[in-house]
Order: sequence, then C-alpha cells, then structure tokens
Amino acid sequence: MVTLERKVLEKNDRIALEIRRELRERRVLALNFVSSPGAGKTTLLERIIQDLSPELTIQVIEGDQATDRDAQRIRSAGARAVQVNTGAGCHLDASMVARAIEELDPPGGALLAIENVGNLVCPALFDLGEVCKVLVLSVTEGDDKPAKYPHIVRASQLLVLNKIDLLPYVLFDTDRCIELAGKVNPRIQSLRVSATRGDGLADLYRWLRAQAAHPECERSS
Ligand SMILES: Nc1nc2c(ncn2[C@@H]2O[C@H](COP(=O)(O)OP(=O)(O)OP(=O)(O)O)[C@@H](O)[C@H]2O)c(=O)[nH]1
Ligand SMILES: [Mg+2]
Repeated sequence: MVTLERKVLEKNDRIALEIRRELRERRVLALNFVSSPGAGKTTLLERIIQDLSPELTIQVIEGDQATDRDAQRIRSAGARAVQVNTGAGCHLDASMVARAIEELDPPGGALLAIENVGNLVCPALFDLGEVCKVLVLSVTEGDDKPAKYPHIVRASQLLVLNKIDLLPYVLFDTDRCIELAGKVNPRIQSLRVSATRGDGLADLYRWLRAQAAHPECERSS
C-alpha cells in the first residue's frame, strides 16, 4: 500500500512539473484554490471574474465529485470553465489538470484558477503544477482549523479568511485563526474577506495583480 501510494504521488509530481514548466513558458499564472466544502471558493472566483475581467483573462478548472454546477456559475460570471468530476475521488490530480489545460488552452498572461474538490486533507498532497495554493477558510468552520489540518496550511502561500460578514453571529477569533496558521507556516500571508459583501477584496485583487506581474510563490510542497 505504501509503495503504491508513493508511486502514485511520484507519477503525479512528474506531470505537475511538466505543467508548471509549460505554464511558466506561456506566462500563465495557475492558482490552486483549496478549502473545505462550502467555504466560498466559487463565490470568490465569481467576484474575481466580475471585478477583474477583462483587465485579466481568467479561466477556471472546476473540481467536484459530481455535477457541473460550479462550472456553470463561472460561465455565468463571464469566464471559460472546464468541469472535472472526480466521482469517488476526493481531490484533483495533475493528469486531470493537464487534460483540462489542453481543452482551455489559456492565452499568455492569463490567470488559470483551479478550484479543487472541497476537502482540507487530500489536496495538500497533490501538486497540480500551480504557482501556489490559496487556502480559503470561512468563519463558520471554527478558528482552530489551521492547527487541526496543518498539512494544507503548510502547502499554501495565502490564507483567505472568508465570510467575515458573519462574525457578529459566530464564535470565531480571526486573530487566533491567523496566529495558528502562522505557527504551522510562518510564511503564509493572510487576508480577511467577505466574498458576498466585498470586504477585503481590494487587498485580494492587489495580491492577484502582484502575482500576475511577478509570480513570487514558491513551489507547493
Ligand atoms: N455570508 C456569506 N456567505 C458566503 C460568503 N461566501 C460564500 N458564501 C456562501 O457560502 C455558500 C457556499 O459557497 P460556495 O462559493 O459554493 O463554496 P465552495 O467553496 O465553492 O463550495 P464547494 O465547491 O462545494 O466546495 C453559498 O451559499 C455562498 O453564498 C461570504 O463571504 N459571506
Ligand atoms: Mg465551489
């Protein structure tokens, strides 16, 4: 079992390296959005598309176990999207992303957003050839999550703390959550946002523009 798992990961990493090399050559910025189910990845992407197109060409690879609902939402927001259904699988892998990239054929300078399957565990292990992982946590999930799911925090370069409009109604200490994330990964950056109300989105867009100009994230581990 352990050998099989290692071989699967090695094969995945080889394909991911190839994706990263090709996208760098084409000047395409790939970001891998990871979160638990419902933290707000698609809502954030809808806002990003509405607010940053056409300044930035945005394409999306949507990962879900079933349905093409998220891809439809992205198309309604105004961007091209390919839906990947993983069936029983709990994460996207690099070969799925490679096929989706072939279909999308992103132009130079584009932002390629990959929305992973909602899951804080397995996506941490699978490199998709992205420049960096963006971890979305929301304030309804409990402020202890960075300590309980450290691998995904370690593999991510940006923490987007979403749904801060709900803070008056939930027990959630944003400082504690960000402090716990920093203990696990001292290099992680963090932003507090509300995808629905708009708080903090200007900071997120500043970060995205900076990445598009000079991708600074290191290779995800
Ligand atoms: N109050 C509030 N609700 C939000 C916010 N962002 C997203 N939501 C709601 O949270 C729910 C889930 O949002 P989605 O964007 O579908 O979440 P997701 O992470 O894409 O979900 P999966 O793809 O299923 O993992 C929806 O009802 C959204 O309207 C926010 O900032 N504030
Ligand atoms: Mg979604």
